[in-house]
Amino acid sequence: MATSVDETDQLRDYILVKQEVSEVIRTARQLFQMQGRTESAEQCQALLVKLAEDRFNLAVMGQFKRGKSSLMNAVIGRDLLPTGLLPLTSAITALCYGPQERALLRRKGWSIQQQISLDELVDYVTERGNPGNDKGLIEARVELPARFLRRGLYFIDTPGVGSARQENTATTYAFLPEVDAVIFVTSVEAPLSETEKNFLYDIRQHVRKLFVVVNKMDLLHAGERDELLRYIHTEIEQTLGESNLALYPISANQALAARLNQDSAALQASGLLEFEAALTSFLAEEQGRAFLIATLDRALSIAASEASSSTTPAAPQAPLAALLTKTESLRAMLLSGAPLPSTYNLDGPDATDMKVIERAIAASHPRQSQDNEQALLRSSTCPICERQSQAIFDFFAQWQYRLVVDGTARRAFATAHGFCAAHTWQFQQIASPQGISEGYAPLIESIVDELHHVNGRSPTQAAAHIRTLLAGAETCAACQVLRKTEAEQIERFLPYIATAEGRRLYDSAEGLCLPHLCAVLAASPNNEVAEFLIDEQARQLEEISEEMHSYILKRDALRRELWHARETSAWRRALVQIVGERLARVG
Ligand SMILES: Nc1nc2c(ncn2[C@@H]2O[C@H](COP(=O)(O)OP(=O)(O)OP(=O)(O)O)[C@@H](O)[C@H]2O)c(=O)[nH]1
Ligand SMILES: [Mg+2]
Ligand SMILES: [Zn+2]
Ligand SMILES: [Zn+2]
Repeated sequence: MATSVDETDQLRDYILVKQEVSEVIRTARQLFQMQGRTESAEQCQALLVKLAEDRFNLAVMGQFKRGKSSLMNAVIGRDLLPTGLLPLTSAITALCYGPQERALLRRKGWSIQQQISLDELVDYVTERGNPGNDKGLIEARVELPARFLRRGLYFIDTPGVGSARQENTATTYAFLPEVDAVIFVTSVEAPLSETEKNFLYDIRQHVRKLFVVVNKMDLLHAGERDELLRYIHTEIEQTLGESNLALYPISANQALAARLNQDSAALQASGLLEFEAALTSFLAEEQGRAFLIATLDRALSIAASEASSSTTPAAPQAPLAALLTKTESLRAMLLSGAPLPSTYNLDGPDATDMKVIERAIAASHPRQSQDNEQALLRSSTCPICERQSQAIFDFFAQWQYRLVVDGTARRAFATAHGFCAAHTWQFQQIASPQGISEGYAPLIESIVDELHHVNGRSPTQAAAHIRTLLAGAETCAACQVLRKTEAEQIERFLPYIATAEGRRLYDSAEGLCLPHLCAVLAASPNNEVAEFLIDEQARQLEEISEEMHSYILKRDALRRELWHARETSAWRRALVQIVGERLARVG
């Protein structure tokens, strides 16, 4: 199905609001867990599962041979579902999203699903291959990497009713209670038979949303069209008592051919695009809304019963009240029918939000235990690098936790555009996939917003704007932690190195790396200290180079047993000397 930017936007907005809803419920679950309200926490958990599944059954139904399977093929743009002259579809066949094409069968009495190739589908879902569903198929599920199926949509083909095959009618009727919305397909050859009217009536009792498609318009002569549509409209009005049901006249065969030939004029003429537009906007707007409102209603009732419970300690009532307010405002927004605003704008970060990052940076410290000046010089590597490595590790661990538990932190992180490239990968090494998914999704969404915003500008302007979305060393919070730690450590290092004890210890210590030597020199020590440090640095580097040479020599002579620890570690110390420790590098 073709998706315009507008339609894609609607889908995205739904996903964002859905995330907002799930965040509210997750927060509630955490709150209840902390208070030991296990039952309510479990109820919230069940709601989250339902949100995650988000299965919406959109079924194509109608009398046999009206072109249901053909319509679905036209929508997905390929000749996938078997179609034919004789009554054909004999089992429920659901198309849903999957990263790779595959077909899975659920069968009566089988505990596991059977995987078949798409070509074999005809042996299971058609009258010829599986007459009257003798093979006991409960559902064939075809997974396709099709975008419009992504959001939990199950697009379902059903056997036609009213044919000589009673079993087919029974199969479809039995499926009716599971259906969330229906596309009813009739066609021009025999518009709205008695069977169809009865079926339509039965469908109406089960679903809130009904689309009526009038197929095979290509069989009509020019001039017959309006009269026929008027007739069908009147019949439906009499059957259902509804006068505002839209009809979608199409030719599924022409539409599929047009899609396969990439003939956009013919596709337009087939009528399919108008139907798809209505379908997509329904899926994006009404379906999502109804689903989310129902979910919030259940969340509210859980929260309300907790709020009124007298055994809950007084202190945590404030967060619960805040949560209730949030839930109610989300629900009101969904109920109002206004276009869904994207979460990012709905609850954008403000200045106080950004303080979360500043506070996290300020709170980051190297490990404190026994950290006096002597300890500074007992490091096994550049002492400033070592403190920075500790501080950054501590910061990452704290921040990954914040991202999971705190929506404000996520929004602030999105606004700051994440970390610089080097720190992104360092963070990745300590964060879990879940932590990364939670922390980075809002960031990715904010970039999507910006891309829509920038599209249409000149390429140069667009590139300039997109570049502002990339984090650099200036904005990167991790880089700021390093800079702060460096400044703090230099402030301790300088006065100590000016003392006799400091110099004595420094002589036998690992010494600074060259980048940190520069930083220390830039902090204007007196000349004597500066000369001492540069002298020491030269001596250290000389030793390292000797050790590296002797390492090579002993290796060439196959005398490994002669290596000593300084020699085997010389190569690493050499690297640290010239660029500093891995975790201590800014940007
Ligand atoms: N002329 C014309 N024929 C169509 C069109 N769409 C479908 N058909 C034909 O109608 C016949 C039935 O099509 P199917 O898609 O198998 O119909 P169905 O509703 O899935 O049939 P059952 O599964 O048996 O209920 C086939 O021969 C199709 O080629 C159309 O737009 N125009
Ligand atoms: Mg069919
Ligand atoms: Zn260093
Ligand atoms: Zn950085």
